[in-house]
Amino acid sequence: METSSLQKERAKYQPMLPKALQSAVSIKEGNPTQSADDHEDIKKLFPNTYGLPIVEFEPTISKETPNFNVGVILSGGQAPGGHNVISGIFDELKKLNPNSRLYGFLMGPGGLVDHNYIEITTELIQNYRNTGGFDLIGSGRTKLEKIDQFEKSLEIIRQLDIKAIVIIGGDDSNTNACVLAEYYAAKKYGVQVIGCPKTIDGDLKNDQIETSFGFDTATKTYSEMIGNIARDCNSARKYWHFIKLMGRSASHIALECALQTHPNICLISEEIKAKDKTLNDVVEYIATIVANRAKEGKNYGVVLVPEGLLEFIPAVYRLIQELSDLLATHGEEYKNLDDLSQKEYITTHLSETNRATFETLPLEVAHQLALERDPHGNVQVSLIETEKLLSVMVEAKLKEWVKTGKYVGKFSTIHHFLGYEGRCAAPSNFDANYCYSLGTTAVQLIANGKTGYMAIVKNTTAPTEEWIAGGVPITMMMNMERRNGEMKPVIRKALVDLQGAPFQTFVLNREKWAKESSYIYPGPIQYWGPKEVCDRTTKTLALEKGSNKNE
Ligand code: FBP
Repeated sequence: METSSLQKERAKYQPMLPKALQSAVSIKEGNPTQSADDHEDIKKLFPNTYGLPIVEFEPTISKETPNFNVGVILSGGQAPGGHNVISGIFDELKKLNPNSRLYGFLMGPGGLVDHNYIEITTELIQNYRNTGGFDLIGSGRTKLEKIDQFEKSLEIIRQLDIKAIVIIGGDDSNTNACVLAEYYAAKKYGVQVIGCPKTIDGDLKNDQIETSFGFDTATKTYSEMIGNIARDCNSARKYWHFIKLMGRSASHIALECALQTHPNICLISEEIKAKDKTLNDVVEYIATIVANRAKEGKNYGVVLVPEGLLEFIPAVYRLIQELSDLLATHGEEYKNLDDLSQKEYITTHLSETNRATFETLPLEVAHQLALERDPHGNVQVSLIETEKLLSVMVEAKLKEWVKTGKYVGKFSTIHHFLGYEGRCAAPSNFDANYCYSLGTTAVQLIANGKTGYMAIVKNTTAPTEEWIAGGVPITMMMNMERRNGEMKPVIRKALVDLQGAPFQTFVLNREKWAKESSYIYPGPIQYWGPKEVCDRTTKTLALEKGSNKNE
């Protein structure tokens, strides 16, 4: 494999581990837990893995560990650091017993079901240490939910003498992990399943999970690019840049990037929903800032748009829900129609109110809203051009205002979508250490007989040595939600907390940022150099943990 000189140097980096993971560990168990909501339903669905205690590791005297084999799966969207989770698993497994083996299932959970795998060896893993991407074994979004999938998986698990499967994924993938753990526990197959919190979206967090891996690197990568765009904007002073940012539902990525770069406008979907805003309200909000800046001769600016925005506008949400149900029942019929007939098909099947909303949308966006859902029933928001929809609607609004004298200016727009650009970036020092620690933790959970747990590492704003490692039962994070027209147990997504310090800090500053052009240019991620530059955590984490060393 050919590598760049940066990659060669970076491969030599030895990720750091918390003190508790540097030697042998024993387990300290806490009190029994409850699900996030719908306790009775979740308990009934997960009788064998419900209510388990949170566990923490403590150093102990090392003893001999019999060899055991592990299978690992990368699931869902790419996130920087995935290869370091696998390196952490590999190194810990071999440290406990060099005869243990690690198998990687290819292209996501589907690899387990279809028996596609490779053995991960010392030589192979060497090329992937501290690299971005999931290309070592690939990723996929197959939903594990059917008994025949679990049984087919068991065949290869038995054949390779695998003791445990580690599923590295986001909320949906860890829901898969939980369902699989429960099934194998119920059948007493003796196969353990452990999850790892991955997603650039940052929405897999709670009292126990401080952040999902990849959020740190992805937001630093996007912020570098936003900073570059803002500097171009402030140099040419002639464009309004509409930048859509990944992050499916929650606006954590947009908020973090706003805190890092100080754009003129950043929309936060959760706030828009809480204030019951319409699409027109959002458009007027942007247009007002554009008009006010134009009065000062500033016909330029930067707008950040979270990709999940439309789902948070109540009227559009109701429309999306009805469309999802419609696609779940008539998807095949609908798929075979051309674009215009699809629009007609939808309008004849929709309820009156939702039809009215649907008809206000430009044809392209209306079509994008009705695209096929992913295997977990999610709208594929990365395919909806919300940034264009907004800029077109703002332009129309400004034209109206020209007539009444409310706006005089020039409105030229450029659109960007920052999503796939950040998901495979080489992990920051934070993600490199965090992921390696998560992988090490996963092996310790397995060695200590745990199943249905997610590996966790806490106290992450402290120096790595002081991080705390352990496990949290996945059922603790679950509730019931409507997916593909049915109620399903899923991990509850953590949306932006409107009372939380990151959002409140943004609110305190946004009017100033709207008026001035006080952009911050964070520059690229640094791996070597002063600690304040190389080892800074995200603003979100620093503000949430009250250790805002970054400001
Ligand atoms: P995960 O939740 O699986 O981590 O994926 C997140 C994400 O990157 C979203 O931000 C984005 O909307 C989506 O994946 C894109 O999906 P795909 O990779 O299938 O295009």
